Amino acid sequence: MIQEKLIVKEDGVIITLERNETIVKVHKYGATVISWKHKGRELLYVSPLAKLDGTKAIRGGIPIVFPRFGPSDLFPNQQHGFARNSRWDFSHDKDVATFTLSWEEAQFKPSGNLSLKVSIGDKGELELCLRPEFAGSEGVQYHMLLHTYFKVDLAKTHIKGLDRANYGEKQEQYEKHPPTLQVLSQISGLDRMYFDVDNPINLKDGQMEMRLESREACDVVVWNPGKEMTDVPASDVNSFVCIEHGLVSKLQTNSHALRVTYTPMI
Ligand code: TA6
Repeated sequence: MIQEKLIVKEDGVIITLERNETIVKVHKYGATVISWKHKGRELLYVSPLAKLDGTKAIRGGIPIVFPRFGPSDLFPNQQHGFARNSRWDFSHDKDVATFTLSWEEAQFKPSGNLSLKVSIGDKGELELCLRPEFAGSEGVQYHMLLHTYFKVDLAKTHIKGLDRANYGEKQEQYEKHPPTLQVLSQISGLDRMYFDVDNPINLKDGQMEMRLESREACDVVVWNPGKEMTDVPASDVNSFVCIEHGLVSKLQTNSHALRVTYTPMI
């Protein structure tokens, strides 16, 4: 039987959302989704070395990139902006949890707020809507992205739906290449941006399958470090792939919503 109502529990910094056979946990630090379990199976990767105490962006789950993607002169000590390093406010109604982050002009101009709405669909879908609002329209320039870490067996992972998009590699400053026309399966060490993707993506690893869709065309970054990091042990490097929907290939000058749905097919 379909349970219409979303059950929401708040326990300190962790918000738990539950509907039918799906449980989602969001950390108020960064409004980072840190777990999405469907039918008992965890679908997101969080590093065992991740800091959950607010001293560093959480390594795993769904960190939010805003208002700049990558390194930037505006935030010299904060690659990917300040959203993932800030504590967000939280509220909810009967079917959606809303996380909000406000900032002042001294931090980033113009002042405004960023909201992340999180809900769970009938089939266990994780539904996310990220939307900035600015105090004025003058000087608005931003990127935003959901830096999602999917838990996979990388050696068996195939990603379909990116084969017809132009792409660029980070090591070539994202210089544009024509579409590969191929399913993506060599992912270890990849750091690639696909531009203007407007169709669903299918992610499969032999044990699980999922569809990733965004309401409007957007950029999609695919990343795996290919080697251990200070907060990713060597044993985990092949346990995740980041597939990141966002508006990052150029600075946005109007307020947009980034609406993304991940549908588990297990
Ligand atoms: O989105 C891909 C990327 O920008 C990579 O270039 C890599 O640096 C990754 O994000 C992780 O960045 P972080 O700041 O979380 O270490």
